[in-house]
Amino acid sequence: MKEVVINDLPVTVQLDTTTGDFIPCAEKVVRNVSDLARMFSDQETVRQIVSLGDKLVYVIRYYPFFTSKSDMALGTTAILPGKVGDEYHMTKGHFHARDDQPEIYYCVQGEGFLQMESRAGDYHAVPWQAGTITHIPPQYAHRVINTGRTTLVFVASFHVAAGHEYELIEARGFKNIIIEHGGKAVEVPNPRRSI
Ligand code: PAN
Ligand code: ZN
Repeated sequence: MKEVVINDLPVTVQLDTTTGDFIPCAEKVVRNVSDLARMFSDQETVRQIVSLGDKLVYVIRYYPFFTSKSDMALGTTAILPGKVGDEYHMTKGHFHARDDQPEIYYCVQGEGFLQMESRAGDYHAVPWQAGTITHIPPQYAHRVINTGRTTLVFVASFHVAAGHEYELIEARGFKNIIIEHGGKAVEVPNPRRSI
């Protein structure tokens, strides 16, 4: 995140639910296939896409509302439709570094799934569409998958102090993966977890 600007006054932004863009926005981050390379199961297709110049998967926009007493942040994520091999476009997925930090996700466009998995292995894949809101408890890793034909846009609310921990997900992923099979989105066991 950029330099911290403290502002104790109310802040309002205006969201475009079709793109995830909001004004004003403090920071924009893009993630390409190369940034998610280890997350996708089809490593040969990942190498091909990257060697042909890479491909955009999603755009994140942040606004950390730092006051002198709080650090609530707004984030929006716009996941483009598409696949890497048979696996749909998705976010990297992470745990929060702090063990007492939940998050709220609110889908405003598109369709897909929110995967959540606790450190103890409690796993959920919640079907998502515009209007679905999910509370992610502390210590549940979270990832969103876009299985639709349009851009999936969701709004996130979290504390900056929560922190992001990607290592475990990068190393082994979630319990299942979500792939296209026979024109449909299906959940199948993650091959990396059955080794
Ligand atoms: C979100 C995510 C955002 C991108 O703001 O950071 O959707 O996903 P990855 O961080 O997994 O690439 C959030 O969950 N913040 O805590
Ligand atoms: Zn999070």
